[in-house]
Amino acid sequence: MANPLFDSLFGQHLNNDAVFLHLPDGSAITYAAFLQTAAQYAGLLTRMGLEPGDRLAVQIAKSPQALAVYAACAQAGVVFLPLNTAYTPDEVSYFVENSGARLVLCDQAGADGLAPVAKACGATLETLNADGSGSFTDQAKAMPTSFETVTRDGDDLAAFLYTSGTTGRSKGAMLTQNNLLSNAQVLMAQWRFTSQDVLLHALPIFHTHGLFVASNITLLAGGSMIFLPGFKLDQVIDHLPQATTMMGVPTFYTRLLGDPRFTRELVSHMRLFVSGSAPLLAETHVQFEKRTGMRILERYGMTETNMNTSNPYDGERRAGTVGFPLPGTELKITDSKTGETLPQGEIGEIEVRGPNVFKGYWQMPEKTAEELRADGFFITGDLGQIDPDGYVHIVGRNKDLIISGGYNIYPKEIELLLDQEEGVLESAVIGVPHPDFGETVVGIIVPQGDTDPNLEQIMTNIAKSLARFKHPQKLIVLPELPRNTMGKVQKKALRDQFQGLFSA
Ligand code: MCA
Ligand code: AMP
Repeated sequence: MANPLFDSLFGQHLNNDAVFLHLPDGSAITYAAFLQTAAQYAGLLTRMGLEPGDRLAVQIAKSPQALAVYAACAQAGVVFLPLNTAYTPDEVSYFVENSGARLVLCDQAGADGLAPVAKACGATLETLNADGSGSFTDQAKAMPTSFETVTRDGDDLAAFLYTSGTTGRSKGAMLTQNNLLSNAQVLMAQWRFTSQDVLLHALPIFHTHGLFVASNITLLAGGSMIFLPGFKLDQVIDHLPQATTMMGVPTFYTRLLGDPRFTRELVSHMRLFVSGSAPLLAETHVQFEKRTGMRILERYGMTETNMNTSNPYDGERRAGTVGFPLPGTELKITDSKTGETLPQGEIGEIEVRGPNVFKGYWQMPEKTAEELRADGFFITGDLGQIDPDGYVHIVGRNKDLIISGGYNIYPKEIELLLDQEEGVLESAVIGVPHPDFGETVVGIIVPQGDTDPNLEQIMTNIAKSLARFKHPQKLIVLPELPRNTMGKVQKKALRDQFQGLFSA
């Protein structure tokens, strides 16, 4: 194939008049129309001087046009770099600079904030708004509706997704065409997606879950998506009757279960609900089955690896587990210190290897070497255990990470900001249980002198450079941090102490 990713996901549909996207206003976009738009964008990218392998950073609202930019990148061989719309210009500037993006797309409201960022990095800035308007789409209107697909190899880069690091510095995970395609092929088969499927899509499209898992599988199968701008309970409940499948983070399911309109009748026609990105409480799984008569299918993945494991489509979907390694993916549990494989049943580090595993971190060979072994196994930082029936259980994390509503938050990034604040000697940021988001952020501060720091001022200051979802929900002053004999901060003790802060 001349361009495996584009040809398999998009190219097969160039003349397909079937609906690809159902929009909330009742309108629909066919595959053919979607791909004509994508071809115009690909043409424009090329005319703007972007070459295969160049990076395009986008911080734009979810829309059919935004998804068409992804298709255009695949067709033009440009590396797609989607960014969370909640990121502040401070956060975005790192991604643009680090990736060396040639072009930045943002909405009009964000353009003033990002213009200096783009300028400093020598990138061009164009706009694309939630309603599809903007300088980028204006220029694209004049482009032809077909585009000669750029030849790419399966090993060529298709996307960069930044994932934060335990040191506070984000790393660009380099994903190849084959990483994405192989995973979509396996998942389509495992989860039985066909052209008859209508996926209720309420996830953001700047992360693996909404962009690759949901969209790539639908594209490969030739199905359609009810493409909602985000997860709004009323809208999701209104559209469930038209869908056959849905994918979500656990917060989607707890919110649905909290609404009396979410009944067995409402979803009786649905064939599949998938959950991932964060642990689904066994309690939610059980409650869901009680309410609907159906079992959520939980799977486990990472930005660096796409999906690694899945509960079975047929067979028992076991609550509190993430199922079995996907075909083609090897998974082992190892000793964190020695790297040796542990006997079955023991708890250790989850390592995975397969065509789904990324190529490494952009321009960070040392980081890549720390996490990706020479033999191809990727050290996930998740702690797991395999039960006697082969189901993988995730029992904890060997990395300092908080997952709030499916978004990853690295405490170090927030601690670095808190430590710079006036009156702060040191800080520790922890995740504590939260009824809606699963976990939420709490900052513990040790004051420098005898007077308590001004917490309100600190919140205001750090908020300027941190996306809203990373803001601590509470700052707490403690005289000192608990430490072990080696002097290491005992975050577990802090989590235990404050675990009831947000109990329902
Ligand atoms: C929004 N807020 C949040 C979050 N989302 N705060 C903490 N954590 C969050 N996840 C803030 C808003 O800015 C707002 O602040 C306040 O919380 C309440 O907003 P609300 O309207 O309730 O939130 P929402 O807009 O409904 O969003 C919640 C959400 C959303 C629907 C759960 O966060 C979401 O779509 N999450 C999915 C994330 C995802 O796709 N993850 C996949 C990563 P204020 O009111 O003060 O303005 S990919 C991945 O992890 C791997 C590969 C995998 O396995 O999939
Ligand atoms: P990300 O960096 O956004 O790709 O997040 C990946 C992390 O999300 C994994 O390393 C896990 O810690 C977590 N994760 C994803 N799916 C699940 C799941 N089903 N259960 C528990 N944790 C999960």
